[in-house]
Amino acid sequence: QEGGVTVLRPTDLSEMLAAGTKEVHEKAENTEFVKDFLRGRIRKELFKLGHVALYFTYSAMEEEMERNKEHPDLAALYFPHELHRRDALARDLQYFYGEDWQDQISLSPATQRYVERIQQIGRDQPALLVAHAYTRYMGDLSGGQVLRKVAQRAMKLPPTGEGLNFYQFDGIHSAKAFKQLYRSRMNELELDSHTKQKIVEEAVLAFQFNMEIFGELEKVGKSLQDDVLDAAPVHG
Ligand code: 1FH
Repeated sequence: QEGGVTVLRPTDLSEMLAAGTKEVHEKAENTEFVKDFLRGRIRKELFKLGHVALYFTYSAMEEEMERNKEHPDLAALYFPHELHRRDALARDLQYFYGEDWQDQISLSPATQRYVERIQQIGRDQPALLVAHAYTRYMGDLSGGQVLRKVAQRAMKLPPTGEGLNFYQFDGIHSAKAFKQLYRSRMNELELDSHTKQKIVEEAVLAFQFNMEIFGELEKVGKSLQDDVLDAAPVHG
């Protein structure tokens, strides 16, 4: 605000969300799948499946935000040009799977549960969509550039950015500045403390849905490994 300095209070939604999801964020960062990813141990098959899950998740989230864009608790957080990821993910999936990508993808059980929750929230408690948008978009704006580099190197994707559109926010010049704007917009919402508390709880739930998807990918990774072992010649 004054002089460009933003004063944050513990009752500000942005602070409540950061504090309330700190523990579950650490837990998410420490899942096997994520640690492997950060070490550059990413199999393309798993990366593709991760993108499929993100495509269904963002499609649901952005459809519900579109439907509720005039809702007073959401209008200030409606940035389709800057944030929306559905089209970027569709381009990545077309790159990975080809023209008929839509016929090749399907909802995993954990993705389906996540999508159903988002749809239910969109219908019954649209204010809680704030939690889902916060969890995904603030996360993407925070770790996106690092993950983009890791993924590009590990899978030897073209430096032109094909397959990596998800990480590329063309409408945002400074992720840091945009996150500050987004936080101040969240803090300007007129919400009572009960609703703010509900939003924090929903954000923890959103992290858990993401972790369930990582868990599924881990399992698929293990079964791919087993296939390789089964196919290996037995010596001796
Ligand atoms: Fe994160 N995240 N994140 N993160 N993240 C940060 C902020 C947020 C990692 C690092 C950082 C996920 C994943 C990973 C959020 C959600 C999610 C910041 C602080 C760092 C350093 C940046 C800042 O303050 O400017 C690393 C490393 C990750 C693993 C690779 C996933 C789990 C997201 C949730 C679905 C959110 C909401 C924030 C904003 C906090 C705030 O309020 O300021 C990650 C895991 C990414 C697995 C990919 C795969």
